[in-house]
Amino acid sequence: MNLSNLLENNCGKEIKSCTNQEIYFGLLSLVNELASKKESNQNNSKKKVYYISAEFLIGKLLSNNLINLGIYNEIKSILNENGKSLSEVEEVEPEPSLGNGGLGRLAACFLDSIATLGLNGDGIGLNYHFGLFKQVFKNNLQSEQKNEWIEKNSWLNKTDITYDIECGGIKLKSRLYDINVIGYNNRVNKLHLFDVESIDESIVDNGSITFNKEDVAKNLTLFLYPDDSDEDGKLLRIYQQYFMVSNGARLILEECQAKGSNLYDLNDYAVIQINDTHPTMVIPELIRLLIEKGISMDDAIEIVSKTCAYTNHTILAEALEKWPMDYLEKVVPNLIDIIKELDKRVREKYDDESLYIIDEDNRVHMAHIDIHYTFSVNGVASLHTEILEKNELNNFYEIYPEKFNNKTNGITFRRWLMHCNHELTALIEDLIGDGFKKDAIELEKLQEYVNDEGVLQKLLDIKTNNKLALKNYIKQHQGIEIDENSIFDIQIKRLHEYKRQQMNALYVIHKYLEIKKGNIPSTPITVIFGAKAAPAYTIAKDIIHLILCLQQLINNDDEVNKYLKVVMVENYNVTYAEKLIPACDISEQISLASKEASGTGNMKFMLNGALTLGTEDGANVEIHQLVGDDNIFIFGKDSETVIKHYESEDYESVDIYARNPKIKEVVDFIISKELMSIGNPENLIRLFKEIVKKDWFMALLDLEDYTKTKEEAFKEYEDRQNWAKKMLINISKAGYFSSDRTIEEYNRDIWKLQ
Ligand code: CR6
Repeated sequence: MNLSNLLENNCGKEIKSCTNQEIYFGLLSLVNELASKKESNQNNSKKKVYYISAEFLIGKLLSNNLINLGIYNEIKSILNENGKSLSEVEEVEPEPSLGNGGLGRLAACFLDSIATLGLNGDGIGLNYHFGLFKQVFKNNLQSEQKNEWIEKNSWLNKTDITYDIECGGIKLKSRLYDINVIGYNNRVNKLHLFDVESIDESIVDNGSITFNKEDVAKNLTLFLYPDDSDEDGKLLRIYQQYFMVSNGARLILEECQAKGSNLYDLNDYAVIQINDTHPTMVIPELIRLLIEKGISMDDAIEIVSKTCAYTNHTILAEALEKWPMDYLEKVVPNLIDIIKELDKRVREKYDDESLYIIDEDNRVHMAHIDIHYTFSVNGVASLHTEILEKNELNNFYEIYPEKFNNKTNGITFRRWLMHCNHELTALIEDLIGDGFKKDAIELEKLQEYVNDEGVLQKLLDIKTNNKLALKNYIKQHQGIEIDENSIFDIQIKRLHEYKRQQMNALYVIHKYLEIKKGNIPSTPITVIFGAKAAPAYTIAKDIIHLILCLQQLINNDDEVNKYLKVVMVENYNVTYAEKLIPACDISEQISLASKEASGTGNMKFMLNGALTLGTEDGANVEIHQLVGDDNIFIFGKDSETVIKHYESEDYESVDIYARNPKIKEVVDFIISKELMSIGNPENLIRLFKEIVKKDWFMALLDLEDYTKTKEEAFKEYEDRQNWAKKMLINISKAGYFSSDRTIEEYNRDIWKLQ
């Protein structure tokens, strides 16, 4: 049967007479039909990797699945012939928000690459009904609403796998749902998402994300990262984590035993990659289950340690989870003896308290369990791994040097080039063939065209087209008008003080004041932000408030808005990223050096021909090495200097504020009458004080250099040919950041699957 008939069958009627929604559902079932055919023909190797993670920020799946099945173009023309448009069908697909930021998106890119490389590997996580949250702006403030994404037909396939899970005296029945992970011209793997059968969506208050946090049987899988600023919230997170790992551990053991494992040889059948500390309890839980099956404690610990590997994604202390023992006693009484035993063994061997699992305040350090009881500990960019080894985890590195290794993050080019930037993909294919789709290093061949004026012009034209498309999208979704001929300067990522959106906002104030004084930029500038703040993170929300107030002030000031505009996009998510990244000229990667473990947005921007304005932090360092000084804008204090400031506690933002009149002028503007009459004095004053008195992430330290470097970048933008050359070099060097390369390294050094 041909594809057109197949689609019609799956739609249940003529394509012509279908709504976009009906076509979407039809395509969804067609994709699943084709995927299960592939699956039944594929060989499964003995050993499998299980990537266990609290987050999988998968984004919309329709187009990527069509691309990876190799039927995107054909479906597009079938729809066209019937008077329908694939991009309109894409619009009706809801985006699940099963992740928060880079860590969750990385997990999604990794699943794509694992399947694309033909490796046997599944994801394990939770099926959050309302995801993280949907961000809505009201009165220049962020508010949060539930993000509904599960429709009557969705990518979730209900399986008949269920388990009885007991935690904290509550008996829960779980249910496994699977999402197909379709590799590019290759195998089909699974994303396993566990849910609780007794879930009750109706307990969430309408228009908000509040619900009864104690009613675990009903609320367990409603939200990712429920507010944990109170005890019930913390307990709920522990329930979630245990529920995820207990289900995962059972599934893994069952699968391995079915393939013939006697459990002593578990590591010949499985390798479990623990994504940050959220799934750490899989270690004691597996030990518990093995003991239940008659294996001794000694053997169980050894088996599990040989099977599990840990990835660290941050050096921020507040993100390395430490659960109070009494919380764990409430939720996971079954694991307490095992955790104590794991700690006891460490104490017997070492007398350095900083290595212990249970600290003097009776808190359990989840990362310490991971480091002692896995065989591999990796960081996510060279600088990050170096800081782990030399500073943050140095005491562990001293005793386990062989465990530590680096795996610089990567992104899937199927989504972040082929899907989001069709025109650029076509140009590259015209120039160097389509080998880069499987071997991204082939992008280097583009360098041949670095002096080809025709090619450079095409790059610029494609950028302008993408800027126009973004302009229309923003106009349609937020009613804000921007100029496609202005410089698009974009910062999109979670909102966190270390990422320093506040520093960018201070630059915007500087520019506004300059324009008011008559210093007009040669090319207009559009500064675009996109970010969600954690619902309980007050200062992050204040920063959003400042940006939204600036947006209102500047965009309505006719003296200024011809030259400068500010846009904070609402509900920034994967779908929005796919429109913003191809349209970007300047990629803002301005975290305080040493604080951003890697970043992956930086890679996506580079691949789409944006130039990085950034600090020597995370993977920016590697981007800098690859493109050279001339094709990136680097500023700010380096990580060594910053680490010294932290060690000697000698950073005082107030000194900079008091000494530097230009900086004082911009910071004072936060509480100017202009902004105070638009915004909330409470939020603005709090933020002002935070910056002047604390400034934990040293925005004022780098502000001057940042401003200067940004002006230089704007000046360079004027020479369009030269800028296009820099774009081309960035694209040609982006191959290293393909997640296919990252996954090959994980497999070569850690997983060792055939
Ligand atoms: N926030 C890092 O901060 C990194 C990703 C993926 C992060 C970021 O620099 O690129 O992980 N860490 O490795 C955590 O979430 C803990 C992130 O997404």
